[in-house]
Amino acid sequence: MSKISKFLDLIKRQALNEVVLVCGNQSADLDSIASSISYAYFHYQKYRFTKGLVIPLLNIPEKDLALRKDAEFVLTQNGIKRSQLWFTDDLSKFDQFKLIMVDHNVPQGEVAKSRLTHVVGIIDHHQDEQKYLDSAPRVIEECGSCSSLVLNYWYDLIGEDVGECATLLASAIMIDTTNFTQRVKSHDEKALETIKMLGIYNVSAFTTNFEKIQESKSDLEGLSMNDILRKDYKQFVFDGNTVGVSSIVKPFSWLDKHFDIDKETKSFGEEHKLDLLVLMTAYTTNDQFKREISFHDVLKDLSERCIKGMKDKLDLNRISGNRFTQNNIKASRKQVVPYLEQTLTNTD
Ligand SMILES: [Mn+2]
Repeated sequence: MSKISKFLDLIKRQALNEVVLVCGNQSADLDSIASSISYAYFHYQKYRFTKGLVIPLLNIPEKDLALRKDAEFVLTQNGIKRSQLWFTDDLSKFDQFKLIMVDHNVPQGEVAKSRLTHVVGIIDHHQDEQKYLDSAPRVIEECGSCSSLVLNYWYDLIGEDVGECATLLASAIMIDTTNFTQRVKSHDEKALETIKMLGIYNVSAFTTNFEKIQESKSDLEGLSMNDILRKDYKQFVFDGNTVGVSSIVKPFSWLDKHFDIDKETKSFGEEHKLDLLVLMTAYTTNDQFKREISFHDVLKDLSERCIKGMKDKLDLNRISGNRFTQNNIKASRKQVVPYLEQTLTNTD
């Protein structure tokens, strides 16, 4: 049994007083999952329960973990079972809780709607929304993966003890940086140096593992269109407009073969009471990384305004209707969401 697994069993047996949740963002991607589990484990390594009970919680219902085949693969590899984790279904168990955010810096999803009293820590790599300025730590740095920041922060505090979660964190960093080739910043390089120093890094083994994780991430076998839209999903309110943004690992041409996109986006949008639904596809074809984006009006007509406001920034080329090739392939959802916010809050 891995030490992380033992730790997760141990916290399941604690009384739920003075709870601090460490929670990733509402997409609950591998980065968010690895960051929150590792953060809680490292906190326990350093402080045991002297500074409260720190519980990693995934910002999705338990049933949605099955949509993230890459996360399931990596968790199993690290000896972690679904029954050892905490999900939004568990939020009702806490009378109140404090929050440490990893991989986001403003509370999101069900966690934001619950009995949250204080934000007490942030480690993130998204645009800094300048909130919770007195939280400690408050580390918000541009880099490929939040998991790099978690590793670096705790390495300074507990040294080589970060080794227990290094494989888990490395898996997330590799997915976020396409095996240390894309979006790599100094923080990711520093994390890689630490992983190498710990003696667990082996180029060929890590590359093979990266390929397996990548493969499971793009495996949409057996998923409905509603599952695909939910699999990597974030929802925001900008100036009274509710906007959903789904990231998808296959191109529109693939989705068209399997689903009626207009019908599916309409019913998904209505289910989530959205004004606008945005789909972002990202995939590799003939060794070339590509992105596409589409805008779907649900309760309001916002797409023309968004297209106009974002056309140049994203270097959009119309495929047909509200679908575009996004030639600015560097802009992931991390950049696109702030552009959407600007466009929808700009009243000129
Ligand atoms: Mn992230």
